[in-house]
Amino acid sequence: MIGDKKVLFSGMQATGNLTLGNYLGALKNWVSLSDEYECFYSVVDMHSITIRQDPAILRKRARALLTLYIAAGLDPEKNCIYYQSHVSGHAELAWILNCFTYMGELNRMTQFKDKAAKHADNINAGLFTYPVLMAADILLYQADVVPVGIDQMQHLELTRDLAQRFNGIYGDVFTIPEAYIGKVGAKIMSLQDPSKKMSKSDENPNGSIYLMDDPDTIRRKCKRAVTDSLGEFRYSDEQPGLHNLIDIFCACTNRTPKDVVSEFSGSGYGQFKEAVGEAVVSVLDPLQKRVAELEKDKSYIDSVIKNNAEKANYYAQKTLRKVQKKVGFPEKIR
Ligand code: ATP
Ligand code: LTN
Repeated sequence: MIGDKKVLFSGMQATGNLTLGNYLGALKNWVSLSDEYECFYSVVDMHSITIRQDPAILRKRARALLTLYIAAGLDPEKNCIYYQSHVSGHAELAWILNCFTYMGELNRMTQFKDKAAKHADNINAGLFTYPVLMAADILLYQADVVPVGIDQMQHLELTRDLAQRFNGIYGDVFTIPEAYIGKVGAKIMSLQDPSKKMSKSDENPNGSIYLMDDPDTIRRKCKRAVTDSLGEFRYSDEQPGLHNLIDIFCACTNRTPKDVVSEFSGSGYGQFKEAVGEAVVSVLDPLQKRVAELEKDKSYIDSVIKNNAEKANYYAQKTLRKVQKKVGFPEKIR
């Protein structure tokens, strides 16, 4: 707890161009939760280097992501929006937690297996211990709630196991976090292959709508989305392409699948795809305009970066000092 509020932590990597899946599955939920909790939203740049990055591009994307958090509606006066690499406590706690994590636990992580297969020439130790750094992110702020997409559940389970293990040995040190999975938009699938999630690292750009796509591109991608030949307007697992488009439409317009099915039953897929395109444009267009505005105000963004790193550091140090003492590190002489 901070004051009378529960703590929320989440983060996103600044690798690749963010997709509609990232927005609907993550960012949009963050905004809706930001009044209720004391929130920490990090640009997790330390996680990004588990895959080789061009330094100039990473720096640029990290700033763009931080700006996007604000543009999406997270008020940086109320929410702590900061770069992970500006708070050394993440790395320090990750090291300690590494010593409480079993190889077998990390070997089971499906994201590691996927990423190792994708980057077979660079299966580094950081990629392997990535979930431990993620656990450190969360536990450092004593987070109660962690909004993530379903794909991150396994990492969150590990975080809970580590916290429980540590508490079991040393007493109540860490808050045990709960996942928060949003109801709509939890898993947006690729427009070209609805069996795969929409992902920023997808090689086929037509499968993903990028947050910075212009309106015509968005409309075109929606129009070309893969559906089926059944020709019936239903919300069913047997029609994964249509199911996904309905999910996107609902998430963008705050409607329920039931309402949408009754409105569009009788319409052709083509007509619905157009409506989906318009709904996505109406969400992304204002977002893009706010990003452009904010980007002009360099000193404002700089002040957010500085002030929020200080705030994050304050809370991080509190937990870190407690943990260091528990494991037996000698006290610093001040
Ligand atoms: P990559 O392709 O590089 O693995 P990604 O697009 O899967 O990236 P992440 O950086 O892993 O994105 O995820 C950031 C956040 O967005 C996470 O909370 C994740 O659960 C959520 N997210 C990512 N893709 C989707 C999706 N298709 N639908 C819903 N949520 C998603
Ligand atoms: N692994 C996450 C990003 C991430 C995160 C976190 C999410 C890093 N640290 C802590 C929630 C809490 C991802 O790739 N989506």
